[in-house]
Amino acid sequence: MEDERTLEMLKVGLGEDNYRKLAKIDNPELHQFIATYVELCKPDSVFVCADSEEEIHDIRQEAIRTGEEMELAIAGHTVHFDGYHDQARDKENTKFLLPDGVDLGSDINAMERLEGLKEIHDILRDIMAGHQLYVRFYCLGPFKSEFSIPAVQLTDSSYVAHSEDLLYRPGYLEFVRLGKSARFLKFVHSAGALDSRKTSMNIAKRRVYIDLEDEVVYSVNTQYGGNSIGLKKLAMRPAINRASKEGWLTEHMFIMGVRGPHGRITYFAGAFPSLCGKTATSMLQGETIVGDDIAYLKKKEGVIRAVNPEKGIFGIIQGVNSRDDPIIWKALHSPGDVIFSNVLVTEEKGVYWIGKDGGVPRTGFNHSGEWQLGKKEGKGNEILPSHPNARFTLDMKFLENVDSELDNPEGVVIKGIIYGGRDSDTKVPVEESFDWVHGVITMGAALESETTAATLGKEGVRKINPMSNLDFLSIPLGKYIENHLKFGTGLKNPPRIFSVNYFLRDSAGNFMNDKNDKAVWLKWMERRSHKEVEAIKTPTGLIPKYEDLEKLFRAVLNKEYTEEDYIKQFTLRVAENLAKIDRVKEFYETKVSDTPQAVFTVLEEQRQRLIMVQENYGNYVSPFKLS
Ligand code: SPV
Ligand code: MN
Repeated sequence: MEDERTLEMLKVGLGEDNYRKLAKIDNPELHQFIATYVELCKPDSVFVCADSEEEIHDIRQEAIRTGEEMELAIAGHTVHFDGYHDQARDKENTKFLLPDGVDLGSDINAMERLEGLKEIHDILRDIMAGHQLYVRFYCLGPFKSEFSIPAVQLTDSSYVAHSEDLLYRPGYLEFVRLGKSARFLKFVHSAGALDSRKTSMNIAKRRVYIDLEDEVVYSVNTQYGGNSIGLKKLAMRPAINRASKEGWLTEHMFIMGVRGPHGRITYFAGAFPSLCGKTATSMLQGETIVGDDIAYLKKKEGVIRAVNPEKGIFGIIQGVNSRDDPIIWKALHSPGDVIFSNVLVTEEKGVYWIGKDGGVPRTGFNHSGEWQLGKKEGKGNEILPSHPNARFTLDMKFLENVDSELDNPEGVVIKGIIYGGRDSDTKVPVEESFDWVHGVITMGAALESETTAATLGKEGVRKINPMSNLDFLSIPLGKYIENHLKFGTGLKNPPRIFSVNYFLRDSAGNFMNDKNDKAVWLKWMERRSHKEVEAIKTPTGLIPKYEDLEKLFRAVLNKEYTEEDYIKQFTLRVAENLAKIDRVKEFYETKVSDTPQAVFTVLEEQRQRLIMVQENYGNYVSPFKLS
């Protein structure tokens, strides 16, 4: 029975129009949730959005009117700034609220549930005074799909609501359709008090708290998308937890279609830590994109199928240029709904970011305020024109390479899984695992990457980041790996597992590959998944043969690929690989209490294979010696 008091509160507090929209959704738990946070946060007004075009348009206009976004010269483009110290995900203040007796392991940031709930509710009290609260409904995944999860977002930021309209499918009608049966995720966000530049000012009280029990995520005193756009990384945590209970996977993976001969399209899912080329890979010209960041994967009748819970991209803009990223480039230069964040705005209301074609403007406006070339911050460091984690947000319907299966409620069949990291000295550019278990362990669980500007903290430090999902895990790591191992069982033809490394350097520190070489690695993986090319067995996996790459480089990039290139890039670095195994083993021995035994067994087998090769050939072994 619906509580009369809740309904009365909603009717009086929200007004007739808003009340009617909510009453159409037959779900007392939802009504209760909204009533609770309206009462606690005390917004000046509430706007329940039923997803009409007009309502969605009004929210965008509101973002401009309030100053959270500013219009740019190209029609439909706006810019948003986050505070100077609010430019990335805040790992330190992102915590799981766990009841007594629940332990997710030492690598997962957590605090006692009731204490955390009290703290966050104290911060939320009256926090929306002077602001409007938006009540938004979204559908994570295609409509009417058994993959999908409905979600409700409460936020006082029109920028967050506007971003979510570009990134997620509207969910009001799904809530009406599902009524009481909706098992939805809940998000409460407040940007908190804003300064004159409309950026969150109480950064010391920035918090992202995740309550798995009630599936609520709270985010306060922050605007940066990774902390505030509830349906993105905040939703991943409860979704990983659900997936674990129900036998499927929520992954930090793109989904893309790679074209093969005769119009064939083969779908791959790829996990890369942030700022390691994930979006750029999924956007490659000539291929098709289903998603650039998150995937829900399920086993169905002996195959793995996946959907993208998102429909837009919140992508890194640094380095985007007309030669390497022609499709994004075009979308970012055409009229249409695009939000730029933390870029440099020029006097002509254009935007500049690091690595864009053309020269660096001498003056402009950026996340530090008025900016001129050479401007320094307090500690004397130069402020770059745009932040390395500056982003663009757009709906994938603007992209010419969007895959026609994006909204298929059944998802697409995944034939290959790719793990990539930022690794300057160990792994070859592309390699296939011997089998599912070997891939999950040596390529997924052992994934290492150098830290980047996507999270607050020091850059360039090598860290282990299993499946590139460590930041988002809501279950113990050992259990998570066990889930992956099990996921590959009972399949007719498990997807092949590959690793890629776009960041290998020579001894002088130069990158050994061109940005576009990834197009070739993808084609090679596509051919492998159809058993059309052979491979060379090495102690760490299966690598391409020179003659296949030579042909593919010519066909795909019209580039000459010499034996010398091949030897340099695919030389097995034995000592580095052994050191990596030691690091990974130590991590799983000392930091993870529930590591599956298979992790140690498979790593040890790999170590033995490496030692044998080392005895015969030394520390640097040309691929020709292994063929
Ligand atoms: C990432 O950092 O992996 C992103 C952007 O995709 S964020 O929303 O910040 O997580
Ligand atoms: Mn991501």
